[in-house]
Amino acid sequence: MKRRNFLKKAGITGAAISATPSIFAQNISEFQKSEKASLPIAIATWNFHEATKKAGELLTEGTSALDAVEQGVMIEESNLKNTTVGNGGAPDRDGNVTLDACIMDPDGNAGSVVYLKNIEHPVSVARKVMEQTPHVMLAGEGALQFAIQQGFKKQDLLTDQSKEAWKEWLKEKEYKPIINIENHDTIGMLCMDKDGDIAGACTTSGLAYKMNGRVGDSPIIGSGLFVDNEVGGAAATGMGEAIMKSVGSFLVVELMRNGRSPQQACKEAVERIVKKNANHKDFQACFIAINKAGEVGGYAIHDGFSYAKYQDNQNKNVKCKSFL
Ligand code: SD4
Repeated sequence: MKRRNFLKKAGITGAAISATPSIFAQNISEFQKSEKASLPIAIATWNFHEATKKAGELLTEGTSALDAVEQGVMIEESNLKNTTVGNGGAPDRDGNVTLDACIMDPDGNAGSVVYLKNIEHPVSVARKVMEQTPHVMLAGEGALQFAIQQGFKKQDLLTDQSKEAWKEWLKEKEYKPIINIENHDTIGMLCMDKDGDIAGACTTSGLAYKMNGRVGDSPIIGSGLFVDNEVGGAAATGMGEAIMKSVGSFLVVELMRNGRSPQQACKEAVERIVKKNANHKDFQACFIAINKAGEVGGYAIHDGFSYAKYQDNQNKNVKCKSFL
């Protein structure tokens, strides 16, 4: 962003600059230093390359970041093989599939649904909350009622496969959250369109066999997702409880605002979680981020995390560095 626009948007006066020179000087030089990357760009947690392909192709055709991010994550919400998002998601310990999702647009608007049952595309309900209501978040029965009013169809989301796995789990009922399930997990996605505008979405069925009523970080604005179109966006995956306690995605964006690259910001946010959680070896926490210059990054506590990236008509899986 040009210095003048940056200052104007931030509402910073000359007096304010001279009072706090170091932070703002750092901000401005960081944004000016970076060459603008080739646009558009779509990135997503884990190797969700079908989702980034969908979003990337839409963006290339000129679709907005908001439409592309919604349609991108919808691919995983419908993917029955993915047992951590949408249809086919693993149930809670009582057998309920409950979904969490949120979305943010480049104007800073946000919508979210938590503990939503029987609707395949929670991200689209979250978008309706953002666009059709004066609220940001709807939960449970109310969210379902709203979805039905908006024309969404109720359906059973517990597949035979997820039901079998749950019944198997019930034999021992041992609750130990799993660190990494190879390359699939919650999807958080960030899209930057041809105009350089950023939108994001995050959608999940949450931790498998969680307590009935449990809501994770994914639908919490600032935790599972945060976008500030003046600075960048971030999304999280992993142990929601740890991510929520650090308001992780907001933290990543604020670190970028203060001059960190997306990679540095993700690393620092993970290190914060590590420092505050003595048991960090027992869980995974990961972030991806994009800044206004189109630079991207990702970092995790444990090895095995990667993000999918669509840019220049190419879809890549980028392996991330980790704390451990
Ligand atoms: C949650 N963050 O509900 C989600 C789950 C997840 O990798 O991302 N797992 O806590």
